Amino acid sequence: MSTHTADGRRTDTAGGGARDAGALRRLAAATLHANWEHDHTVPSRTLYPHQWSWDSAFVAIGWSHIRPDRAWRELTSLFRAQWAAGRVPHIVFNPALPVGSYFPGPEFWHSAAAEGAPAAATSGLVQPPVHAPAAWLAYRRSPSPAGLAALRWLYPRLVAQQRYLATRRDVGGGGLACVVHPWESGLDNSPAWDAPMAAVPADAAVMRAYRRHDTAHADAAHRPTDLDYARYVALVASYREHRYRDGALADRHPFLLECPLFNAATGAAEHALARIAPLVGADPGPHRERAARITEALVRRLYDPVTGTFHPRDLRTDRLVPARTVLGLTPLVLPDLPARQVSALVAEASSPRFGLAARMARPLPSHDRTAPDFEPLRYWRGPSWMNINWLVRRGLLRHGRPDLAAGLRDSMIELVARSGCHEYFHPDTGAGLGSPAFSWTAALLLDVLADEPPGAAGKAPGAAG
Ligand code: 2M8
Repeated sequence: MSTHTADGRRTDTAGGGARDAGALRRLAAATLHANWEHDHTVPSRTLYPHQWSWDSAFVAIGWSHIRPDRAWRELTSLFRAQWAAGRVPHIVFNPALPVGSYFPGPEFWHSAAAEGAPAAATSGLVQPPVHAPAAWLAYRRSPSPAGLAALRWLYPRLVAQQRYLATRRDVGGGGLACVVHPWESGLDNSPAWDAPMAAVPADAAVMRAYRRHDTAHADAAHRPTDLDYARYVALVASYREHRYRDGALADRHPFLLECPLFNAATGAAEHALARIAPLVGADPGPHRERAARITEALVRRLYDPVTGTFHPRDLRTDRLVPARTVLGLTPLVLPDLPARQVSALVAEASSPRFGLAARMARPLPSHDRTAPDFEPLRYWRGPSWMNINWLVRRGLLRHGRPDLAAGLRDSMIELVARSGCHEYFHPDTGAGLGSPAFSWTAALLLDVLADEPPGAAGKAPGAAG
């Protein structure tokens, strides 16, 4: 909950105590500074010590509030590792770290053997393309000649990223990109992937040959199982065997899913590129056209009028995955989402499944609370995450629901005030879970703190762009 002191300062109260916004800003800034590593920010010093793609985008938004130069370094270091055909790898490995700092490490991915791979060792997968909106937000937050120069450098690379997804990953032929691994969705362990993953042949015993790094740093009961990891490894091995080429994926790859979040991010990226284009002397028109086509395809292929939400489409069965996860709410970020789907998503988010309200105790969980497979402690199967709540909040602002966006904002601030900058949070108690000192939690906290609702301290920048 938030109130104002007699001198107009904003105070955020939490867990019966009160921490003013200044103390929260200092906590968030200290977390980002501690995770800064020469040209990028690690998501977590312990669990994720390299550079992750969509983490860098969220983190750049945070840096734009306190060190805009680092926002640009973050994005440029990631795009320096872009592959020739436009693929932005989901991990860029830090060569200074010892072997075994993360599993699967560079020796497992073996990117050097693939055509068009950069000099740096990277993974061969991608993550949701949230980078163009991040670059646009960072620039709008802190415009400068250096920022403009960075946008000029980034623009053709962001366009190439979109082109890669639109051409090489439209395996279904319907105008959407597919993910070839749950790691590409960013919501790795979501129940949305259970049925398609069950069809991927694997044996948990193969994990005896490897040492998992995550369970040494996080509670194994909160992480994916060994069988899940055996399937993750089998999918990478299948893609790697073909040197990460995307031709003929439909004939040989066992996991091909059109994800609502991934494609909503792709559409939002075209909208952001349409804003960036005039600044760098490019034509915004084609971006607007592509954005409209993606929104149309998303509604046509992934919206279910019976459930009133979006679902991933499994290209192996050509069916929608029935699970109602938070992935389904994320097309709200699209400014041109038709009113019918907007109201359906607001109804879904406000239902007991997710609990969105103008006054709410906790942010949205990552999965339907009423589902039998809802797990409040296990990663992406119930806990609340800042990045997903941040995306949904932006969507609510875009679609004229500042009341609900304010409820979400207060609950997000309260969560971090109560438990610190954890990776994710218990959806009922708000207890911090996963890695402490997690970068995107800190970065997005800085952003929501700065983005005060109308009436609190003027305009809400999030509503405008
Ligand atoms: C998690 O994913 C990595 C694999 O990429 C892992 O579990 O080891 C996810 O939460 C993903 O969304 C995130 O980008 C990454 C780093 O924070 O961690």
